[in-house]
Amino acid sequence: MSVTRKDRRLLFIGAGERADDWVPAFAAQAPDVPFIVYEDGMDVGAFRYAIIWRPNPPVVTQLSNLEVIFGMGAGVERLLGDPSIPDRIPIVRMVEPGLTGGMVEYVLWQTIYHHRRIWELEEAQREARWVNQYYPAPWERQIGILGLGQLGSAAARLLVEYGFKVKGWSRSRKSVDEVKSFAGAEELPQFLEGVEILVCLLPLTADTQGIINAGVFNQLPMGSILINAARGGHLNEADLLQALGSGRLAAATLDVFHVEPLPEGHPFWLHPRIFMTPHNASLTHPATAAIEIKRQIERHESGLPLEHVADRNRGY
Ligand code: NDP
Ligand code: OXD
Repeated sequence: MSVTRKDRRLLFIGAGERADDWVPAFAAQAPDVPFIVYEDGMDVGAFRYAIIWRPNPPVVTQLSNLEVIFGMGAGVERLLGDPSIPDRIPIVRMVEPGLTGGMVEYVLWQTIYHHRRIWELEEAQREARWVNQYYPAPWERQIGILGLGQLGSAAARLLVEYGFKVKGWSRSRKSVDEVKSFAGAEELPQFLEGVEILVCLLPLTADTQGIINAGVFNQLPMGSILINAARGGHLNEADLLQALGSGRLAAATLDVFHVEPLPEGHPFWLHPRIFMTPHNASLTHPATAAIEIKRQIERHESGLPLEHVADRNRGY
């Protein structure tokens, strides 16, 4: 099949994911970017653009004219770890307002849940027990965000607007209004000092694998909270259970797990102080993602650099 510069078809290579909502979203929002769902035996040689959540190596190797891979999500560790994807193909992380908005909403929801210790009220009501509960004002509550990127900085801004004290940790120093920025491994201890609610929004890389562990918990005040909405691989699960047992942590919210779905019988399922969501802290919204992908394809075609391209050396 011949390849033309005008061919904007986007090949969706799924690994069990549904694309039902994506086809109409592209038809409505980006009609000049036809969204084509891969089917077995399809001739894919002419496609210049693909969108992938989980890699499917046999298909990727047939994409001889591929120019760009769009990750269906913000986290692209699986795509970066797939040796069948040639290094020359840029992998664009998903950055779109629906995904950011959903994460900001989740972080605010869970921060308030723990700030107001709503779980304590739920426990008391189940036992028909009146509880005299004290909670500090938001400006007396220190939140710490691991990862001040697209999602972390958006969450930080909303928490500040809400009145919380917020600090953030990233590789490079950031400037987000009223958010104290800490950068690099050497500033992690200063960042952790006094953090009562620790939110993880880091990418999963060789450097961040297992980063939320006993060493981190032991630097937080007694009775702190963990919210992990990034990747299960960031968390040392045994250390979390121990920290909850010792009271170092009062509770944790987890959206992501080492193995998903979380296996039957896993100790997290019935833990009274672990609150779980099924890796849906946020979702990529097909309508807003279609607008973003069209914008990126237009940049690419007019010779402008793509944005949000994952860096293979950094791993995100
Ligand atoms: P970004 O790449 O925009 O931000 C990542 C942040 O982490 C950056 O501030 C970066 O620092 C920082 N960082 C990376 N490595 C280190 C390190 N070794 N030490 C200190 N800081 C580090 O990513 P997004 O905000 O878009 O997404 C973050 C993650 O959220 C995704 O990778 C994904 O895993 C997760 N996610 C989860 C979802 C869910 O539903 N549960 C939904 C969407 C995303 P710097 O800015 O200096 O580069
Ligand atoms: C993502 C996710 O990385 O949904 O976007 O986990």
